[in-house]
Amino acid sequence: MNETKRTYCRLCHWKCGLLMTFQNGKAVSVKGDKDHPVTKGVVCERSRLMIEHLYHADRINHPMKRTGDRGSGQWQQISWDDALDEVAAKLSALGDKYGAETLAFTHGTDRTYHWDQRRFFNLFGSPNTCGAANICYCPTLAVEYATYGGETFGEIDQTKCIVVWGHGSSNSYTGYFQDVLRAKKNGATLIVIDPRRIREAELADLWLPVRPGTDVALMMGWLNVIINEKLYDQQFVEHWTVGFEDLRRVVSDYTPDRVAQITWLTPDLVIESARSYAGSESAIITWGLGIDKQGVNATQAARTRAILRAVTGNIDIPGGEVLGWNDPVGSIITPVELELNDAISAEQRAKQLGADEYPFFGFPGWEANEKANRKLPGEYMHPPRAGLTSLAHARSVFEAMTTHQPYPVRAAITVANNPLLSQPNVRKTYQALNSLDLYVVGELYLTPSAALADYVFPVCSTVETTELWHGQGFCVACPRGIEPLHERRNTYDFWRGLAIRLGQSEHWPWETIDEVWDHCLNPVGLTFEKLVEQNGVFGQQEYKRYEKFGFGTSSGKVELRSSIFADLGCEPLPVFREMLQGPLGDPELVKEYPLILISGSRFTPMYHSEHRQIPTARKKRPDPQIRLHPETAGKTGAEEGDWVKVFTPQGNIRTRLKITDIVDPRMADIDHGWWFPEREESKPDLFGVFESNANVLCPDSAELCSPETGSWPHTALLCRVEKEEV
Ligand SMILES: Nc1nc2c(c(=O)[nH]1)N[C@H]1C(S)=C(S)[C@@H](COP(=O)(O)OP(=O)(O)OC[C@H]3O[C@@H](n4cnc5c(=O)[nH]c(N)nc54)[C@H](O)[C@@H]3O)O[C@H]1N2
Ligand SMILES: Nc1nc2c(c(=O)[nH]1)N[C@H]1C(S)=C(S)[C@@H](COP(=O)(O)OP(=O)(O)OC[C@H]3O[C@@H](n4cnc5c(=O)[nH]c(N)nc54)[C@H](O)[C@@H]3O)O[C@H]1N2
Ligand code: SF4
Ligand SMILES: [Mo]
Repeated sequence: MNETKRTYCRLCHWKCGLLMTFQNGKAVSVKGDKDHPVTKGVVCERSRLMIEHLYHADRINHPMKRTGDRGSGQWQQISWDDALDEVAAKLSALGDKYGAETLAFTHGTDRTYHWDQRRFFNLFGSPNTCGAANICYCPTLAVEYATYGGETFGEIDQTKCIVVWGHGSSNSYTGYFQDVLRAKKNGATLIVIDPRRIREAELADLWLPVRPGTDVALMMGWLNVIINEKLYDQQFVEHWTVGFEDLRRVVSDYTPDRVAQITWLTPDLVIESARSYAGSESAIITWGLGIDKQGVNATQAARTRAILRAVTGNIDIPGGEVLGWNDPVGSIITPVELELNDAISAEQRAKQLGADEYPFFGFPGWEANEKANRKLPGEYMHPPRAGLTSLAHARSVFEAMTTHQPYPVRAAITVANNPLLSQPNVRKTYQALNSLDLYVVGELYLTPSAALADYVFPVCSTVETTELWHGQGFCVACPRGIEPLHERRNTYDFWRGLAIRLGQSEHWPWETIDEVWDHCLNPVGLTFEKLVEQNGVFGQQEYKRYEKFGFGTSSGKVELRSSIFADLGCEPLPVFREMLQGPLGDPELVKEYPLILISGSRFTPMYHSEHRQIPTARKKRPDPQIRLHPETAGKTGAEEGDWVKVFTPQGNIRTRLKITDIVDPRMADIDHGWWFPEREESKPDLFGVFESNANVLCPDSAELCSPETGSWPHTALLCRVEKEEV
């Protein structure tokens, strides 16, 4: 008998509505749900992998406990209760011996509830949660709070100009790419700033093929033109900003000529694009990972982008960058409240690893942002989430595992993350995880990272659990498509299971995740069920609310000169830094590594290190790839599809060659996330984790990281490519 149920996909950050069809109780297909109030039936090809995921033979279906040596591939099945009892007892003993800070958490991209983990850590007393946050959206978030007191959302449906800056949604966010196409069709000007000729670039009115890692110089060049030509919003600048004269001074050197020399662009293109952006009645600049993964420049790029938005008067106007949230959605209890950040003491906060080096991205920066933001009504603006903007630094955490300095980190939990594939300096990550007394992983599959664990917990797919999708101006219920198969559970159950064994029961009163959602919806008189029935709740759009409340910064204005940065010893005004491992940063190194390397450009259907075991996905992309321009490829002597070796000062890997003129002849563009589920699980092979993993090539040393947030570089590095000798 056939049956169809509403559910949602969350194989990326979107939560597209799905209709799941069942035959005799077994899910057989999914398609986009046209009645979904936000995604309206749009799904990407990855959604079709859901059925393969759900029933895949490699899925972890029961808790497993290591029996042989770490990484030897020997496991025994164990019950949830026994596994949780054992892990809790070990954590308790390690906490007594070394202090709660001995427990670390590593996170990946936003896949699970996330606040449940932070709640557990705050109550346990460890400030050491670390992971991809430093290079993925979170510095942008923290910087936006520091600059104009909250998060912005570009109002793409109404805008007259879209600047797609280091963001390839044609490969990374299907829904957003549809929005770009629609806006373009409605007459918006499209400016694309990307070193590769991606689909967006082909559609663009202006394409700026910028040299990787030099975007801050270009942004400062735009500001130079905008200020000199008086294209800024003079009234807004006068009434609502601080530091404009300082800004004028620091950008004065960034003339179009100088910027053109730095960026591979022409002075005319710099001027024309600046005029086009600033001259539009409304304009938005996208967020983009091409910016966030620039190491030393990542944070300043996010700051300078925020400044561009502000001086052009695009903050909180129709078709501009809408700031904050909208009633009544704003009254719903949000993740920042669920995190329970007051639970961790000042003494434990002070032990956060890496916060001495990068205070803006640790508790000091978060506390300053939070304090300034609390002045605003909660339904208008939420304070920043500590789970996203107050993090330990992964380098410091991994070093504390191996060196025990400044204190020993002896235990770690990883959920929804594959650190051996996502973090730079893979050897260091490997040595760190390998040295632990206790390593616990919550996973769908046995990844190279999970293969090093003491305990692996089987986590359910998103369609086996529920979610509350709380976006800008809306809140939508994401219903369960199917009850969890086998012994899979959601992450809330995992954290709560540990929490109640460690004396945290009073803080976890809700037995199930669905009860948590009811609690969150209670202030607006809804339950999860009611929200499903009424298909979401929506806010009223209001603009320029800063005129009523001011901005959530310490000055109450947009801080072109950031007081939080200044107080924390960071550069308070935009500054461009030549990449140390770059053609101008180290001319000697260029002789040995002549190409600029960018890594991790998204491609469908793969998602980071995922889907390598899914036949449909693997058929489409069987092997790892590096893309070189025909001219550059010719010099290696390798042909299309040959295996080549890629060298950086950090390490070398092998990958297949793809020849394409979408990349500049001076650069190379390599996939990240490659491991081989079909290979040997046990050490030293560990599913071939060292063979084609782009992060073997990426460094994490302090001089290459952003001094403000510790972002490490995954782009704008140097490399050499050689044909592999057989
Ligand atoms: N070289 C290079 N490295 C990069 C990047 C790059 O561009 N270049 N990008 C970086 C960025 S932006 C990010 S965000 C990180 C991402 O880093 P990760 O988040 O570590 O990447 P994934 O491979 O998606 O790993 C997620 C893991 O969680 C599991 N998983 C998936 N869904 C669920 C779920 O619902 N529940 C649970 N418990 N587990 C789940 C998957 O099986 C997978 O093993 O990588 C970073 N690393
Ligand atoms: N298919 C797929 N989709 C994904 C993911 C995935 O792994 N696979 N991951 C998800 C996650 S966690 C994230 S963070 C997003 C990221 O999504 P995007 O922001 O689209 O990130 P990328 O594709 O890494 O990079 C975007 C563009 O930046 C360009 N770029 C590289 N270096 C530079 C530079 O120095 N300057 C400029 N201006 N551009 C540069 C690249 O050429 C690329 O076209 O994607 C999400 N969606
Ligand atoms: S993977 Fe595709 S279908 Fe699934 S949530 Fe993301 S965009 Fe939507
Ligand atoms: Mo990300």
